[in-house]
Amino acid sequence: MTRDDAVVALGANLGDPRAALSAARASLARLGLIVAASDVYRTAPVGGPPGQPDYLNAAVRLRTDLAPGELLRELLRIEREAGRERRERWGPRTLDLDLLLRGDVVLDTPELTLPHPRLMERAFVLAPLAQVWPGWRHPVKGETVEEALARVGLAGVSPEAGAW
Ligand code: A4P
Ligand code: MG
Repeated sequence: MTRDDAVVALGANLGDPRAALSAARASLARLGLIVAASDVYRTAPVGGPPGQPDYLNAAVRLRTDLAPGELLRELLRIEREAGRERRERWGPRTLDLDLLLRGDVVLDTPELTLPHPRLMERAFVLAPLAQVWPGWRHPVKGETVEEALARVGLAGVSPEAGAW
């Protein structure tokens, strides 16, 4: 494992979410080498309109030569190709790809913030991240993914059986 791997978080809660995650994983595999993939988790929606369906969430760890900005552009393209329509913030979506982190890179531009600003507060992101990068430590906050997970708790997040 090298220290500048990227981790991409995948989320979907419309259409066929498991198929969307699998297709996205195949697209991500063309951007580099997937060195780890988490389980798929069924998660209660956080924020957004009341009554939106449960999400499926997962994460992959990617070894890639793409720079963070290039990687984000590729993620947005993959979302677009999956038929993502941006309607409301935190609203339901066929596919959401977030760049969680790139090793211990810290970046704050209008297009891209690394690590992802809400990463350490969300069990639906932390649980899969802990699987693909155990011991990862936030370069600014100093907390590990496991410490954040213990603080936030696992309510509303449960692993689903099956390959993806
Ligand atoms: N952007 C900046 N930094 C990043 C980054 N590290 N990764 C910019 C990805 N994008 C980043 O994103 C808006 C813009 O953020 C991008 O164009 C990029 O330039 P978006 O995906 O269009 O917007 P969004 O996803 O609706 O909003 P946001 O704020 O990204 O929401 P989140 O934080 O992604 O949350 N509940 C469950 N259970 N599971 C989920 O997956 N997801 C959300 C969305 C809400 N609730 C959820 C889930
Ligand atoms: Mg997003």
